[in-house]
Amino acid sequence: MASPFTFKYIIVGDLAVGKSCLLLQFLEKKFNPVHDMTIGVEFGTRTIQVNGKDVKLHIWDTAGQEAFRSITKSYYRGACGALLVYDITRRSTFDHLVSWTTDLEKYGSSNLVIALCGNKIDLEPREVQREEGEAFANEHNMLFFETSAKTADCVEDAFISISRQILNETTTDPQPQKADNVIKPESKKPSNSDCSC
Ligand SMILES: Nc1nc2c(ncn2[C@@H]2O[C@H](COP(=O)(O)OP(=O)(O)O)[C@@H](O)[C@H]2O)c(=O)[nH]1
Ligand SMILES: [Mg+2]
Repeated sequence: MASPFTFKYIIVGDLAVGKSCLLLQFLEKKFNPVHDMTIGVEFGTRTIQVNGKDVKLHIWDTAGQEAFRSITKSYYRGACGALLVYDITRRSTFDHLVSWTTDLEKYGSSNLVIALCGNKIDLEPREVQREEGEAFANEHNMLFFETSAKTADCVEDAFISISRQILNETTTDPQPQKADNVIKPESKKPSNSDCSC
């Protein structure tokens, strides 16, 4: 059997937006109702099938570093995919996306595929409308999902679509790519420094 593609993913966003829960839901189909930074999986793997290919995901969680805005450069190094998460019931987490995006541009590889996730859609009241999330994602050439780590809504989609996008971008198949999903060349850094995919 051909060896699978291996992609490194990272998950970023403000504290308590549900990053660790999204990872737990994706890896183990479980929900953890308690916010405990020590319970979060720091690293997990799962193999998925995309376009008939095996793709092994190595997914990194922040291990609580985001509480101090002290996420190190090494966390971003080599990542080809990122989930950027905010909480649709807390406006401030959406407002901070600009600063997370700056970090992703600064430390992430030039061809990083980012999925913006508005999480906790099972909760009320909503402080960020779906259209606002979509607009931010379009402006920054990101994929967009509204998710619930509790009910598992769109969680699989968010993780798997990143790999689909990476494979589409690296394929030699001359199929046209969807413009709203692709990181445009002008927004990229000049060198493809660390991404191995
Ligand atoms: N209702 C609901 N609660 C969530 C969801 N995702 C996370 N939570 C809760 O939000 C809190 C923070 O989640 P956590 O994954 O630890 O956040 P992190 O700091 O971003 O890793 C916990 O109490 C979770 O149970 C969700 O989709 N829906
Ligand atoms: Mg966490």
